[in-house]
Amino acid sequence: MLTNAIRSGPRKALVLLTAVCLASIANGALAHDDPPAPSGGFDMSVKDGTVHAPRADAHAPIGVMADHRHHKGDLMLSYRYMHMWMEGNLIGDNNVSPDKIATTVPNRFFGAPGQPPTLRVVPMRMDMDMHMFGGMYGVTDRITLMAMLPHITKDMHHITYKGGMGTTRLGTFDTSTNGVGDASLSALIGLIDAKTAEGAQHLNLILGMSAPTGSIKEEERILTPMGMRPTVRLPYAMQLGSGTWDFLPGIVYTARSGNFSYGGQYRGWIRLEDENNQGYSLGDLHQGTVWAQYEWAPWISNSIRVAGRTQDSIHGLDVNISGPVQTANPDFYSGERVDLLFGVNLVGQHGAICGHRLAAEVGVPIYQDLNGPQLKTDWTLMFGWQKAFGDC
Ligand SMILES: [Cu+2]
Repeated sequence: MLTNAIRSGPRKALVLLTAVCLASIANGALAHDDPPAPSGGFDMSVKDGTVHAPRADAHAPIGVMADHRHHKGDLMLSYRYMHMWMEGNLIGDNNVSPDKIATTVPNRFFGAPGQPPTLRVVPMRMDMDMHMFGGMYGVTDRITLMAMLPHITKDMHHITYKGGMGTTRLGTFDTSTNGVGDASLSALIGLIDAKTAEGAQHLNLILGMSAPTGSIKEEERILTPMGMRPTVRLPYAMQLGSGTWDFLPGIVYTARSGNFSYGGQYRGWIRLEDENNQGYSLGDLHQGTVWAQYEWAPWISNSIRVAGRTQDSIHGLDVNISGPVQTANPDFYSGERVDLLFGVNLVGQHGAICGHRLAAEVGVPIYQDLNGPQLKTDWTLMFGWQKAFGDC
């Protein structure tokens, strides 16, 4: 089924390569005898065969996933809570009012029965809450597997304008969806683990796959410009998954020198199918980030981070999604965004809390250029808990 749907040659090669890699890693076929990692090679403070408490800065800021590996046989569990708050609309990098959207932006469905010439429903705010459950396991000292399963809640608030023209507001309505998102499995493969005079540096390759476990058929009641309240398939932005198998490549570099650490990561979400079973594929997403951290004491570090992302528009169309609203138009999904984020990592050093990590990171966009009208991001927040059972 998967192979039938993959039409383009290079993408097919990517999925096969990744599937083979993940399958062989999972089978332990690559579990040859690695040379023992240098003491403290993963900054986990293994000294003289005694395992000590980990350093706060041994993990990247909590918003960065797939930043570190584990020793062979070590299991880490994690939970992250993410909140994203969006309010107001942008066309390019300019704010645009709802009245202007409702009177000037063409409705791509105009010409179909009952469709007005311009957009008449305008999203004003959106909240997204995500609970992300994760596990990491060191298959060998060189290869760590990482599994992620998100649970997502989305809420969107809209204004409906009355009839086919003018700026009279008929009312407002909210839609919400919640459920499991797309599950993923990735492998982190150590390319370089080097010990330096004052610390260590690591370069890891990330190869992952995301499965279409999130719903793309969510429905809810809306308010139309004619005052009707039908239940319809919600726009792409409110769905919970991509509907496609996705390739998740990446590369991550981390380094520490004394109490100062830093790193950089690229991750991609490459759609492996031209269309899902509803006739479209989300655009590819590329994310890059760099950060620096300072560890005040072994139990606490603070971080500053810059994260950029570029998102392509949706290819194809779900014929069940239409209407005079920007989110029904597959073109109004692409854009670029750069966030500035501040974080804190805490890790227990003694007793019952030893090895338990708590971390938080808050971000604000410093640049957004959206092919819109599109809702703009106001801020993001992430909390996380992590516990590696090999620590302490
Ligand atoms: Cu981990």
